[in-house]
Amino acid sequence: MTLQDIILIGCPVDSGKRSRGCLMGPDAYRTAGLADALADLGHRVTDRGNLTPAPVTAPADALPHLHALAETIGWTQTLSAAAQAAMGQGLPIFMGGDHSLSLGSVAGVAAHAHTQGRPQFVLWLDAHSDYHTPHSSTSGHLHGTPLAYVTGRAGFDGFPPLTAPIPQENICIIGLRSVDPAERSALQDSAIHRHDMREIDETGIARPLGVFLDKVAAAGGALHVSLDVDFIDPAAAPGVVTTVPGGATVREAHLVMEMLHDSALMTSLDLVELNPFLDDRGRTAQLMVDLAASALGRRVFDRPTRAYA
Ligand code: B3U
Ligand code: MN
Ligand code: MN
Repeated sequence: MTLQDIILIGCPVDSGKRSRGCLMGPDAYRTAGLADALADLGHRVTDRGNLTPAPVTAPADALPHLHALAETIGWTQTLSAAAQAAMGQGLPIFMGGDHSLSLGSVAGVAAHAHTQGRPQFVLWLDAHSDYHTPHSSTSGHLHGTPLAYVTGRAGFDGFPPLTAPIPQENICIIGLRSVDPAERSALQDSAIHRHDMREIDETGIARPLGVFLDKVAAAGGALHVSLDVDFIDPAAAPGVVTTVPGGATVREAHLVMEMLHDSALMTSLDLVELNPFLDDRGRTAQLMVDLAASALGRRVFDRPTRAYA
């Protein structure tokens, strides 16, 4: 197994929706032992502590329904710079924080890949597609927008301009079961690979993931993985505000992580939407730590590396 320099970056982002609590996420991951779990596998792990958002004022003509726009723009600036810098030093794990942190983390890792002449790919594990623009969002919650931002959709006034928009066909969403009408029509017009829970039920989770990983490998791409707690069924992962029944099982989630490790393709990881205030004796935080450990090599038995498609 390749041992890595893993950089833990605390991102207590709580501005992406009205309900509070994701700001406690980084400390919940620390309490659940994320650093030790990865160090026990042999990795070199550094915890950089928590970031704070750049002070920003919202544009004067900001859309009034957007919640905490200035704070989210500030986080996007901070995180984008931090992500780009960390990519030159190891494999960053962004300990969220709500999913609006990915406006910055994904923009930053893509900017780094661009300087390397390497295509950036994104695996989005989520019940939601997070493909709203600020204009199409009815909730005004910017955690529902990161995939629209990083693919370069219009309407993100006041946000940092993207250096390297991610091509739609380099994105794969798995776990979908809550998609708003505006997102659905935009997705249907896009080349984003999308797999809902019905497809997972019919084919198993290894098939669509394997096809995507083979594509990333063939392109020599960098792979950012964004793991939203609500990808997993709320029965196993209750510590999240947007619970949607019918999610991935614990075993399906681990299989995804194990395949990611076998592929040796993952170059950065977000752990998002954990709300420790809503958790049940820390079990969601612990599950997320265990999933991260699987993605970084925790195994019952070793298996030879193989293609999955
Ligand atoms: N699509 C809805 C709900 C939502 C998106 N992401 C999460 N919830 N976590 C919205 O508000 O944009
Ligand atoms: Mn999400
Ligand atoms: Mn979600």
